[in-house]
Amino acid sequence: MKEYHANSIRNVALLGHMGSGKTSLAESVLFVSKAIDKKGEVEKKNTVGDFTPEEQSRQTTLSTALIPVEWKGTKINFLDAPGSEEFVGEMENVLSVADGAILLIDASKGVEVGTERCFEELRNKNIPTFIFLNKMDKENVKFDKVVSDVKEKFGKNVFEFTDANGELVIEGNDELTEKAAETSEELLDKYMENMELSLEDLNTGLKSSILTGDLFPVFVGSGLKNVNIDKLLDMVVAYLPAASDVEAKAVKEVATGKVIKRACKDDEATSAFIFKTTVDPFVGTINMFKIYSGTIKTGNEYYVQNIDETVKMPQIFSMMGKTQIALDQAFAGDIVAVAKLPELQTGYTICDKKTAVQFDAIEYPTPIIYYAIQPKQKQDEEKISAALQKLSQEDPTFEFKRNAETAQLLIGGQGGTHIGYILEKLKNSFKVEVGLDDQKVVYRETIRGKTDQHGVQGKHKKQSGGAGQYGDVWVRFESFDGDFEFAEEVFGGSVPKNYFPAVEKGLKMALEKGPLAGFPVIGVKATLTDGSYHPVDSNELSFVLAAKLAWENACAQGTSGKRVEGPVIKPAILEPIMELHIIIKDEYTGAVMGDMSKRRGRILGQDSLPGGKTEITAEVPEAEIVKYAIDLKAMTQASGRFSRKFLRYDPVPEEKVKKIIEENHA
Ligand SMILES: Nc1nc2c(ncn2[C@@H]2O[C@H](COP(=O)(O)OP(=O)(O)OP(=O)(O)O)[C@@H](O)[C@H]2O)c(=O)[nH]1
Ligand SMILES: [Mg+2]
Repeated sequence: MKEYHANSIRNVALLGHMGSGKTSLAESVLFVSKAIDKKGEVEKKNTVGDFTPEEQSRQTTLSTALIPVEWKGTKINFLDAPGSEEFVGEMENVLSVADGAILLIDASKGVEVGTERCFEELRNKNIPTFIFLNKMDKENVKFDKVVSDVKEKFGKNVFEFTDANGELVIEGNDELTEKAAETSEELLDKYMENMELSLEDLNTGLKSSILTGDLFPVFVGSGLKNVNIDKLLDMVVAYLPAASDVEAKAVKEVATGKVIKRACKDDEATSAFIFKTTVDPFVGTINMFKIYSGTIKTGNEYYVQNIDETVKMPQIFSMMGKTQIALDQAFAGDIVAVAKLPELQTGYTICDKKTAVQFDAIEYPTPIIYYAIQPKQKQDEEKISAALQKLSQEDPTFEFKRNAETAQLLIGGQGGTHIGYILEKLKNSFKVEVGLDDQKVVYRETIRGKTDQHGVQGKHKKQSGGAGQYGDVWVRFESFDGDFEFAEEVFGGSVPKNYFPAVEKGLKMALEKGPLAGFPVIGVKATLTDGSYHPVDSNELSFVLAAKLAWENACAQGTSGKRVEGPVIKPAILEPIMELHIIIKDEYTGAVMGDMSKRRGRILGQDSLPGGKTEITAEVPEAEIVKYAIDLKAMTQASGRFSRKFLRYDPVPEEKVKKIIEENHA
């Protein structure tokens, strides 16, 4: 591979709805540019992208592939991302480094949910965008209809650059000429003089219009049949920004904390950003990064502020799917990769030590669905955490955690497909097979009411042989707005001060497992009011045990059903309440709200968003939304999305208590 510098590098994301043909297009650009001499097909499982067994079995992209193409002296780094919205983390990675994008549309279908989602993201990030109407070889395609669909959905800045056959139609288009003229004073003057622009001026104007996101050109072709792909490559070179054309990315200077910008030039200090990490048990860790400024040379030393370490750069390479193409050095603007640096990962900055900088990490959505897993083979227990650790390093939208209270090992992700992929990777790459369970909701227990003023007694006494044990306390329990509070009103030294901490400790231990279903107890105030001690036999342990007894006795009063003199406390179960932000197309508002009320949810707000969308804010018990990611998808034809966060604990309705106790009581 030749050496390329910023002005002859294009970094282009391939985005679009699932199955719109991104991976096939990537294969086609490789073939047309003669990087490969035999063209693979997704259906034959022999493409350069989609090289993992998981991708091949599903015939869909799950992990971004770099597709470098050399075309007429320019290097185009295509990034072929997954179309599935559950792999949004990959899209975030790609968008963090792309200087331009090709948004693919399956012309036989028109604008789909995923098309809109990608377009929205591209606009949020202001990334210059081409629209490629793919699959034009199919019989039922109506070019004009698709174009008007695109214009209707994406607005008046959408312009055909070609006709249905791929012939350029920009010259002589008055609207386009005006658009180009508006981009600079010089062009405007020229235009006002003759009411036309030379082709060169027109192209200059169009390019800047595309760069600012004021123009989305439409092209047509077929990746599968290699139709118009050479033209598309010409257009990418002509109209999409070079790495040096886009505004420099802000970066924090470590020494001063100031946010600065480094020009995309080889003679600047080096700064590079890792946007994707893959961890494979055989190939090891591969980090893909974009060089924002300076150069990176195999064998040189660089600094990584995120872990405060200097690393010697192993062999760097370009990647074509899984094939590594070794490079001695790479220059500002390029996207390359390196293996054998397992201490580095997505979000880290590589730079010169003397002038250290750090880019902001990418923001990812947090998991919206959790499952519990357990290894099928007992001896895999240890292997599994190492494997999960590696998988989460690759994929920041995936999370795993051990829940101490339910003893479940939980994995969280962006939906059923995403979770399925994680399980398949565990099996294929790490040879660990696991069983899947629903996530158990983590409840809390609490008390209602108050014992009488003097409290409830707990007395621990053991005086058979050897040293005796003696502790005696009276504790008043009452419900409280907070987790736990301990107080004392001991009069006249009935319990010596030095035993107070033991009493508090005993109570805290007792509250770890509630009386109803064994969940931690919160919302309790305990006041030590009275007690007695023994000058020889009393010790700390005795008071710890006495305090536990006091709690148990207090709970027994409240649950025994026997008549007890005076006021009692009543144990109760609390459930986690989550706040959801749900974004859906307006047409689904009724269905989603209705469904929410069936789930015991409460709507807190409903806001209109641009593009015919509605955001619903609701609070709902977690127990009712364990599989909401899957249900919302079904309800909205995969167009809805949501985020969730924990809000608070609320009492469980009476009719649910019995079932929770049955399910959880050990
Ligand atoms: N007729 C026709 N079929 C195509 C064309 N491009 C892709 N396909 C088919 O469409 C299907 C999906 O193609 P992919 O290239 O895997 O699409 P993708 O956008 O990468 O899909 P995801 O990775 O799942 O998002 C495959 O069966 C392809 O053969 C095309 O230009 N014409
Ligand atoms: Mg694909």
